[in-house]
Amino acid sequence: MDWNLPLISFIGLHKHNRMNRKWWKEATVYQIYPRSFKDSNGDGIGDIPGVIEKLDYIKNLNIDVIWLCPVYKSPNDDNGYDVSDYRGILPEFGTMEQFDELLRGAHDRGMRLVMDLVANHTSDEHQWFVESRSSVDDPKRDYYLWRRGDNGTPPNNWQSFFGGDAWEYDTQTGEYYLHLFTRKQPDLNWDNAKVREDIHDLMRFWLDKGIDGFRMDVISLISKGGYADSPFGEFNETIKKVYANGPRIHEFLNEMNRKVISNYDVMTVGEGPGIDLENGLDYVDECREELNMIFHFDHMFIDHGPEGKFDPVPYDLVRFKEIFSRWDERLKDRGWGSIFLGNHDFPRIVSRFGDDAEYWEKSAKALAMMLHTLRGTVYIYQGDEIGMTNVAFDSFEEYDDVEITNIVKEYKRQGKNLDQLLKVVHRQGRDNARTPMQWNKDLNGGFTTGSPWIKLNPSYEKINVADQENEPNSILNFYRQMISFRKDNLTLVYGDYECIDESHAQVFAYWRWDEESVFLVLVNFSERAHSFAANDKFEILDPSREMSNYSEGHSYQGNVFNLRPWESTLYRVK
Ligand code: TEU
Ligand code: CA
Repeated sequence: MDWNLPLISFIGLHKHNRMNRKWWKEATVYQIYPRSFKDSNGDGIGDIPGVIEKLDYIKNLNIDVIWLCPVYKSPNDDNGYDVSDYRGILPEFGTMEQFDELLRGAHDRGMRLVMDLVANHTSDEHQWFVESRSSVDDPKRDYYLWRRGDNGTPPNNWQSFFGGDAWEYDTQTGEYYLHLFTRKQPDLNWDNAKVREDIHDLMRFWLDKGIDGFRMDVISLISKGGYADSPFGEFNETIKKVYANGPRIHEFLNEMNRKVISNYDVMTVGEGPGIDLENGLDYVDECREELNMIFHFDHMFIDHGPEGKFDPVPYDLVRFKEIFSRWDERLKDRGWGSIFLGNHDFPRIVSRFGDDAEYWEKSAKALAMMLHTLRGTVYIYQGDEIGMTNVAFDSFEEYDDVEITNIVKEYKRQGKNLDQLLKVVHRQGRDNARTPMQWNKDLNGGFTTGSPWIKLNPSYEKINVADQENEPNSILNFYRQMISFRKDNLTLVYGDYECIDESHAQVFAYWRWDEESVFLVLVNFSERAHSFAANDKFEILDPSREMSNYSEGHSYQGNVFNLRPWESTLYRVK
């Protein structure tokens, strides 16, 4: 069979994809963790006026959508993922007027703004919980999940995501409440129709202000099944089969879509532990009218050993490639994907999937190319666009994250090796992603004039926005170019995807094509040079090099490409 181009262009399927064009499919989303983005008033805490100050920076990065992590009122047990008032702004972040100004500022610049909806749980300081806990027959009792214990022990063996029992005994009424995260994050009872109506109302409150959608925190967990003991030893298996994907999850999401979301032109992306290839399409199949996109964790848990994230193992590129390929295949023509490599819960992408030493710049650009050339909406986490790296604080006292604090307590309780744990925290801890944004090499990296809520990564003298603004070949400028290249070439958004030589353990290479163009993307995930042979799916005659992290010295012969360390190059073949 002759795989020449005119033949390919007759396949109607590719046209079909373009018919489903949506702004959010073509978008590059920029995630802001406000506490660490920019402090405007010197109290050491990033805030909304700080984000407003940086809107032009974000616009100049060619971003379409900002996803703002929680800014609601919260006692900050889990940095805002414990909301005590969904309609109020945390005073240290600013006021509602300032939020409105931010929203206007984004819209005026042609950008959209998406908020975090944290509705699996509230803070224990939320009025609903304060009332619920007050007595067994309070009208709000059934807003949360209260159970009698079993002779002084919790109702079942469920464990919190942050370690320890997922049940907390409350002396006031002698019952336990469920909290899948910290004890200050009680889980809501979504089986109660009043809870769902209240959540719908608060969503309307924000949507009516004009926000452009929601990222929904742990949305896969909102429907709880029975309360039997989990029979599984392995935590991830328990998540998938016991905590997540409960019996009414799809009913709840469809209801939310019909009653709320479908009345607005907005995007939704559900975050989902326990979502995998088997059940992922159920959340995003366009005909089911639930969510637009999900964040699954298949690639994010890729280096977790038997004991989870604090038991890391080296990751395998073949497996990594497989995950992206299988998901593309599964969602193709039916649902839409999210392409991301990090966020506020994971280590820095260049330290984790790239090389933060010798090939720092090359590998950060290689990851940028991968992000912008796979099929799906692209999500960039603040700081990754300048190649921010993991941090290694000397002692646990310098860390803030409740997940780290809890694991330290657990290690102490079990008498385990804390020096070893500190090394693992350097590699896996969530605070790697939460040190302040590095704007320049001035005091505190230009993040604050005061004393920052968490120390900066000392790398700010070398890695910062100001330097990279002035350097045409910087990682920052590479991101800018990559984002706009994708926008100008919708083949990279909607076109088909096929991995080349999936079993190659160092190079991630693929075709992207439709009737308009054919692209070949080659990313060398190693510090060694490789000769990589592309297959003959498309004829490579005189490919034009469109983007690369090496400016010169490219060489190929026929379909064999000589790739240098961490080289990533995008060729237009047609
Ligand atoms: O994260 C959900 C989640 O699955 C995390 O527990 C993730 O597995 C973990 O952070 C990896 O170490 C969301 C938020 O993104 C996170 O910041 C919150 O702490 C959590 O929900 C609870 O709201
Ligand atoms: Ca501040």
